[in-house]
Amino acid sequence: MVREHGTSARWRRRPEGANWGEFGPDDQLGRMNLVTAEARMEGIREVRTGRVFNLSLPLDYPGGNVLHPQRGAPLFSFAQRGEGFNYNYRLSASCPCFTDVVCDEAVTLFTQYSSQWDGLAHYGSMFDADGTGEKVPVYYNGYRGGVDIVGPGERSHDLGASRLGIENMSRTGVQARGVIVDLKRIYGEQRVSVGYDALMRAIESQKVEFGTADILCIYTGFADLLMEMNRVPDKERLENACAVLDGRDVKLLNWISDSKLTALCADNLAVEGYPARPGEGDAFPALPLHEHCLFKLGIHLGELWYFRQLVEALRVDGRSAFLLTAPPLNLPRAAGSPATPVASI
Ligand code: UVW
Repeated sequence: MVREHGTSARWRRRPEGANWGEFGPDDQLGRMNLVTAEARMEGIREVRTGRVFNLSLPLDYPGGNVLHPQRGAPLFSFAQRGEGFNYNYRLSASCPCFTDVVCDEAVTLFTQYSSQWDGLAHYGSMFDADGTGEKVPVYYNGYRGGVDIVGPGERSHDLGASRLGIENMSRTGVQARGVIVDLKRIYGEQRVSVGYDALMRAIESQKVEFGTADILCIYTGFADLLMEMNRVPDKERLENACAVLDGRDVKLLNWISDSKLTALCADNLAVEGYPARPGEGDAFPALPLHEHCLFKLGIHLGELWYFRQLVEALRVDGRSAFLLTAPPLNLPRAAGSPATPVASI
């Protein structure tokens, strides 16, 4: 089911439940638009003690590539300088009077290897946005694969996300009120699929109160296991550990639509369970929560964040809200970004 719309030159039809066009025909920010100065002040009012928590894993975690064969750990390289490298380089080489020593490096980073943001160009769907009967790769707000988001082999120039790139999110500063739900407290390290009912029970029992434009964080304990594994992840154990959201639960997806949450972040691999349980019909998304959030609603997803110390501190204080500051890299044309989110309480 789709809705005829026609307010945009880019698409004639939008998927059922999509908000395309609501933030303008050319919007590239999605729900981040809701983070106004007023909403930001709600976050700032949660800062009471001056304590801060870095919510990023070290970016060389999880380690290896067993969890995601296409993504590898950061790879360092060093530029030549003179006879050696620009590392422990003595500036006295250019003038004997100089006492300086410098280091510099280049790093190949898979943008979504470790703690990360999924940008709106990260995930699209095969969809008939033109009403011609032909399904083509489409992203949030009708932006097109092969046109706005271009991969190798599709065109030799303008590679990457010239629309929906992560730099759009970065420019907002990504500062908002964060709220966290502690699923580890309920389920420990059990792999459970958490749908609407279970999430609502957790939210109510932990007295998590949502404000306007909050970023919802889900603590499952998955990243704690990664830290314990010390860069040698045990794939089988991790695939069967800790809570994941049930992306196939329509009630959960509807709640996300109706809520005002601006982003959804978790300490696990994909926020939702992957692979999700089988869908209905001949064609369905493997990652239904990704489809719902990134493709239909423009809700960014944070993955592999690290919450343990924040959750412990909030628990002592009997709180679940904090100020979250989490800009991605201002890296034009990227579909995602490493993240160094900071919680202030
Ligand atoms: C998975 O790896 C399943 O999700 P993402 O591509 O969002 O990291």
